[in-house]
Amino acid sequence: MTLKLYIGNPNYSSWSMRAGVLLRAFGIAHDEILIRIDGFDANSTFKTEVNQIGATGTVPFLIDTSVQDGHDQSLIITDTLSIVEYIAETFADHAIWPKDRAMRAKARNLCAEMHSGFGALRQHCMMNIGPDLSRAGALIWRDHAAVRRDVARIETAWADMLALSGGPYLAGDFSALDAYFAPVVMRLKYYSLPVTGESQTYMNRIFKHPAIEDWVGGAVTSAEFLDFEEPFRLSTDDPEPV
Ligand SMILES: N[C@@H](CCC(=O)N[C@@H](CS)C(=O)NCC(=O)O)C(=O)O
Repeated sequence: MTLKLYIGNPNYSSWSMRAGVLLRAFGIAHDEILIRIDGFDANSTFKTEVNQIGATGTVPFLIDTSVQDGHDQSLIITDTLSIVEYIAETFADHAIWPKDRAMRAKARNLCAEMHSGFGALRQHCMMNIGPDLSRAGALIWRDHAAVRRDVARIETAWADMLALSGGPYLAGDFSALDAYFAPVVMRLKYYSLPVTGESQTYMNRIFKHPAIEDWVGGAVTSAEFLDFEEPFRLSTDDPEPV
């Protein structure tokens, strides 16, 4: 296999999920290599392994062993949005971005907004696939106006895309945009944040997509409890001591 996707723990690593879901959704053959997250300190095993392979300290990263990078080494791509673009360019026969130019521009725009934005939602509702975090979610929703603003903006953007494309996914057929928002869907669902009926319908559809089912199934079965990833629980036995 020439494509190797290095990922973090699938229940926690939202960026890994984007790339992993995209490759699954389009049936793109690849090896997936887990780098267990044991912390993000400079001397953590995680950082040591990532740096040894030549990446830049974060997951996911993609290595294409069939392409040299100019230093006689396999090409390595260390940013999720760049991974999406590389996959879209390499597998141009797949509609990884929408075929329509305006729709494609809007999809890219929204992915970029996701890539650099929604900081409050990301900070307070760290992705955690599996547990029921509704009690924590209710308190976060009550106490953090910025989280409510992030969710409102996401719902407006989703409604706009679904109205323009006609669905069933954000830009029509399943695209990079849906892969990009999959971790947001996970956050909204597992923290039980209040959303409109239209958003809920979209979220249900996402959960039924085979690529998401595959990722979520793997995330749940392989989940190991890491306390620094879960400010709400002391262990898997604890509900949510917020
Ligand atoms: N901008 C990067 C962000 C990737 C990222 O932050 N990944 C997390 C795991 S989900 C990570 O590796 N964090 C390590 C750290 O923050 O030191 C991307 O698009 O891939």
